[in-house]
Amino acid sequence: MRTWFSEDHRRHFAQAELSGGEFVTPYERPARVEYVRARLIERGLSDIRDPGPADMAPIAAIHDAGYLRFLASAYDDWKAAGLGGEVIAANVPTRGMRFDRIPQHIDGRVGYYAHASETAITGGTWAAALSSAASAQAAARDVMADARLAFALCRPPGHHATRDQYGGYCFLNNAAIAAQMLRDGGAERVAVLDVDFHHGNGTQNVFWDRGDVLLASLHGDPAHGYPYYVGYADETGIGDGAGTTLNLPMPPGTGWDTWSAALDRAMDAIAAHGAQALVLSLGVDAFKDDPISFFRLDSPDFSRMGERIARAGLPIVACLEGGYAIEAVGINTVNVLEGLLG
Ligand code: SP5
Ligand code: ZN
Repeated sequence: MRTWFSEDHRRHFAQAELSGGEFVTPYERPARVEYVRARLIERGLSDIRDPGPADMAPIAAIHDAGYLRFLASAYDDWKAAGLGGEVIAANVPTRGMRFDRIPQHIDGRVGYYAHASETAITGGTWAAALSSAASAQAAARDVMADARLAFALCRPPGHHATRDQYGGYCFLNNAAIAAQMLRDGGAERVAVLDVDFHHGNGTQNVFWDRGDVLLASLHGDPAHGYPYYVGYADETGIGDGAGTTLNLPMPPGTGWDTWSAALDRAMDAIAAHGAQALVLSLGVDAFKDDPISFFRLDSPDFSRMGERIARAGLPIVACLEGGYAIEAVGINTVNVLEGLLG
């Protein structure tokens, strides 16, 4: 198994995250991926390569052109407007307001393109997000060249980024970009399996009306956790995508028995879809000690997760998503990968 990883992830490290009425050091911080890299090497999975620059075409196929221009210049525009600190959305369009007008002022534009204000944009965010997408792209290319499994050690993560909104620590949807590349490379039917604790709202948004890419997401019930306003079981897709979204929300305290039964349902749906390749949105924040989540998986459960997913016999592009119990992120992530490898 090859891992793709860019040091440019370091260029995104916001000063603060707005968390429950306080500013805290962001949970999504650079050390997360260093623990994963160290654990990969410790376990002999040391083929770790830099992906080089991102290919913009597959990114533009997933994201809105205005959104990409916004991300590329948001920090400079913020500074040019005389604003201090980092870019944070303080105003957002809501019930009764206009969604068909994009403000000119950066303070208004940022709220148009954000769905959560915990996530700040820094001077290096765009470069880091591009480098993360580049890792997903390189992993997709490996699988198109017949690798069984390739790992994109992505940071920042991606699954909360919709076609035209960032939030939840995500800017570019790495998994969706990889899935699109697999489609363009000849796989007629692709599945995205999202095991991150949080609902894969961005991936759901991207493929909502498409029948070619199935999304199955296992996550904390949105009645109790982020992203709060999406991720319920009765969201199943529209048009050509009717029936190709499967949401499996679960309550606080969920452990392996309930979680693995949901995984069985997801794997059945992936088989029924006739998927020829799988993108795994690999977050490990379902871990019992995760500081922002409410499931109770233990480290050996992540090995079982990988073993169960491997039974589908599909080629897999795994993209790192969340996981904030920093020291355990490496162990849990590599447990899944070793389970996949068998
Ligand atoms: C990729 C990913 O896992 N994104 C998660 C985004 C979560 N955003 C909301 C975080 C809420 C943090 N609340 C802290 C409570 C601390 N006890
Ligand atoms: Zn998460």
